[in-house]
Formats: sequence, C-alpha cells, structure tokens
Amino acid sequence: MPKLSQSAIRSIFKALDSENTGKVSPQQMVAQLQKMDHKIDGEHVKFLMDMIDKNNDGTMDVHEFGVFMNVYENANHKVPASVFFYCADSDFSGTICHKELFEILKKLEINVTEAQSKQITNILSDNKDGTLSYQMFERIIELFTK
Ligand SMILES: [Ca+2]
Ligand SMILES: [Ca+2]
Repeated sequence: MPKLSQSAIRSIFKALDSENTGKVSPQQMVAQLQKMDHKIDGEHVKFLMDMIDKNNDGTMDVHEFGVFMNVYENANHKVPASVFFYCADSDFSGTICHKELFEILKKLEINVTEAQSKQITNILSDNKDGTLSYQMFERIIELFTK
C-alpha cells in the first residue's frame, strides 16, 4: 500500500495541477520534485512517468500519479525489476495480476498477447489468488529481458 493516503495524493496532485486540467505533465512533475529535493534525477522521473502512463497521453491523471508516488517511495531504484514491479502494480495490491503483467510487458516492448500473459500468470502464479509475487515477477522479467 502507498504510504500516502488517497486524500494526501489527491491534494498533492491538485497542487501540481495548477491549471486544474486533471493532468500533470512531466515538466510540471520534475520541476515540483526538484523544488522538494534538488538531487532528483529528472530523466529518471520522466522514465517512470512513461512506464506508468497507461493511456499513453504523455501526462499523469490522479490515479497514475498515485502509482507514481508508490513507485517513487517504495521501489528500489537501483533494481529495474523492482521499479517495473511497482510501476505494474496499479491497484497497490503488492502482487501482479495478468492484466498488470500484460501492461508492463507492453511498456517494455516485449511482444506478448493478453492471452499469453494470462497463461504465464496462471502457470507461474505463486499466490493463492492466482497472482504473481515480487520474486516470481522478477524471474519473469529476467527471462524476458535477457
Ligand atoms: Ca496518462
Ligand atoms: Ca496488483
């Protein structure tokens, strides 16, 4: 679960979205984060935003922003699989379902259909609810990105 509450995420998002468009651009995001922490790597922020931008409109809506904050706070930014895991986990469940796997593989430009993602998840699921743990997800990513 994200450490920030949904209402905290909403108010930060509102502050960033100064023109009240319901969207935040990478430029707005980087500028704001750099105000809070000068050491922030703008390129990494843009990379994360691109990974999370499910509808590919180049901006973040409030849900995508919640995912971003979850990645930002919880991922091990030195480990790609960890970053991809938090980018993929768009419902903050701490596990990856077949839809989440499909979306992240698409972002990584790995050619897998939704049906194949479902099969992979069914076969390799190591959780009772049919989802993937971080450990299993990491192995799948390693296999695909070799
Ligand atoms: Ca978007
Ligand atoms: Ca999930």
